[in-house]
Amino acid sequence: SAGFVLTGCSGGGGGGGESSGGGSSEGYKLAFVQGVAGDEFYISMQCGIEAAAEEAGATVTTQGPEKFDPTLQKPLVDSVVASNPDALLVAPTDVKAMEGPLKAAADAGIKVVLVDTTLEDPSMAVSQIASDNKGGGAAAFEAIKEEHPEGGKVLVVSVDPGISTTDARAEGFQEAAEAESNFEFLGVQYSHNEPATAAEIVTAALQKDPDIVGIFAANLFAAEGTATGVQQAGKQGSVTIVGFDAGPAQVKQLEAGTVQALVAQEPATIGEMGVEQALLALDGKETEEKIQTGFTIITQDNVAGDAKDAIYKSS
Ligand code: T6T
Repeated sequence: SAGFVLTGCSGGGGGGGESSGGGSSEGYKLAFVQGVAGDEFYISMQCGIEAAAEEAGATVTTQGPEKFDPTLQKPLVDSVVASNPDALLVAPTDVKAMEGPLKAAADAGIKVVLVDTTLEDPSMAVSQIASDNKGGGAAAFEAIKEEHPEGGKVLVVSVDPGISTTDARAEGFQEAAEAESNFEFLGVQYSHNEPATAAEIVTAALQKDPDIVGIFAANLFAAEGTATGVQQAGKQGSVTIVGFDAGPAQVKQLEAGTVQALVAQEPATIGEMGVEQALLALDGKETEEKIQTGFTIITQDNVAGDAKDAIYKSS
């Protein structure tokens, strides 16, 4: 294996061949590099990208590293750059480590659009499109506060330091928690995008502080492991879990009452807007430097109704 996976928006993935968004072979050639392959957030984004590309008569190939890890994403970006697409939509896995490879892409004449995550210095990109991650973190705290107005100890389970999105979510949560004197912020712990590690973090934290009232899990895999950890500790129901992202498994946990709220992003919209900005740049038109997309809070009250469309696709 070359250390990466070619994925498809509707089924398949992982096998041979390129997934193509169709459209005219004379149209622009777009490439999408995900933060990690097999993640429903990026799969939903891919669907948005492929739909927008097809409509514009452009083609798109999508690849993602096997782990959310810049040491795996860098060679993947390098090989995509060597294949010389017209534009590259990419979710960099580290604010610093991915700057060099993406600068090289821009220097090679490829239009770079940052989707989801960004960089410390994003000046090589024609546009950056991301959720209101800080606001989403603050909203996650509000959801815990609603269930525990009396206050108490709260913890964040994140991915790795240096990821723009999850760092902003943790920061938004921390600021909101520290503004309330009856809450005690226990800090951020990092699960490296491994659910099993998130579960270990949570069981250990609950052993040390059995009176934790709420845990904010900053992405899909952190949420998966956090739910497991709370269940293993026998604290289901007494510890409120709010997770970022809304994959099918997270929605099941919400319906089962293991997780109390989900902050659903708009990955397909981020992808569509990414294509739009790439095409503007390729046509020599003005692009938008920064675009912020919204989020939906999903709870048991709206999961079958209004919020249904916010659930991510799994293929
Ligand atoms: O939360 C999303 C994405 O926004 C983040 O940058 C990394 O994790 C996810 O892909 C979910 O697993």
